[in-house]
Amino acid sequence: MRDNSLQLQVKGTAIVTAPVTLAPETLSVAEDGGTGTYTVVLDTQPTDGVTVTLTAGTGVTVDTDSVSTGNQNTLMFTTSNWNTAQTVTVTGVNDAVDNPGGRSVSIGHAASSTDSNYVIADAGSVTVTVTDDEATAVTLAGAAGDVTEGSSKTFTVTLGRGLVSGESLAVPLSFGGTATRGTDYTVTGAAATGVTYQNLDSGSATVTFTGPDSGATATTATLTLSATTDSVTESSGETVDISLGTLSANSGTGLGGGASGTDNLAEFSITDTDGVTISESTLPLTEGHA
Ligand SMILES: [Ca+2]
Ligand SMILES: [Ca+2]
Ligand SMILES: [Ca+2]
Repeated sequence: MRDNSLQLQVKGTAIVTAPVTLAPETLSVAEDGGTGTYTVVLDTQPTDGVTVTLTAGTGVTVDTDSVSTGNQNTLMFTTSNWNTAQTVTVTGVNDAVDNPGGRSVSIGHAASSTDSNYVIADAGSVTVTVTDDEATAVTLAGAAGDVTEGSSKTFTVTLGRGLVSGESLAVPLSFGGTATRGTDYTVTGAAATGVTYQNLDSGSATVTFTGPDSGATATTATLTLSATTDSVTESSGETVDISLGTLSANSGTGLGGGASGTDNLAEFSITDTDGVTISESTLPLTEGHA
């Protein structure tokens, strides 16, 4: 608890303080109408009534009077009830933005009175974290077309925004199709800020985005699928179908609304370089002309 004091020098003698105490000074509310409360009280008896006026930033509403309909933004203290704490209700205001780390909103307080000790433009502030409820978008994409044995194909996992400190998201990848991961093809991930890769060649593959202590993580992870050259003729062809695993409102850490996925990567084939093997039946040789 901070003592939001205004110190006044009175005729060169005593120092008089006129504090307004706000408690707590930090709150967290959900953006879709979540509520929280704090209290306001004077620490010294005023010589006349004191009005404390609240100014809330965008993202919350405040109400100083739960009895009266609608939102009020002033508190009245008298010479007799000055030391009785009064309650302010804070309500989160919804938006449609995927806010990194939620929103930080300040509620300012100013005091006015005929008592000069309570003429205070800045009598302290309460900082409110408005937690987010929008899903962070995840998109899987890659160029269309097949890949030939011995060559590669890139695909990307992209977030709708960079994650910030305190946020992380493990994006699960699912590998289907007739080709065998780790044998018919291998997968690698390119280095990017805050991006790590797990189990790309076997097991449960994930791309994990982690918000760094400062700044934001990279929004795109680039992966490369390399088709293995083998001497086996896969007459039936090999297919690869990469898709996003399950993402939900509970995905990730610190993301508020979790994550949701869009899969724009179509199934493709690994083209067999051994498929050009010439077999007797395909050569219409005519005797006598060889
Ligand atoms: Ca009210
Ligand atoms: Ca929202
Ligand atoms: Ca939001």
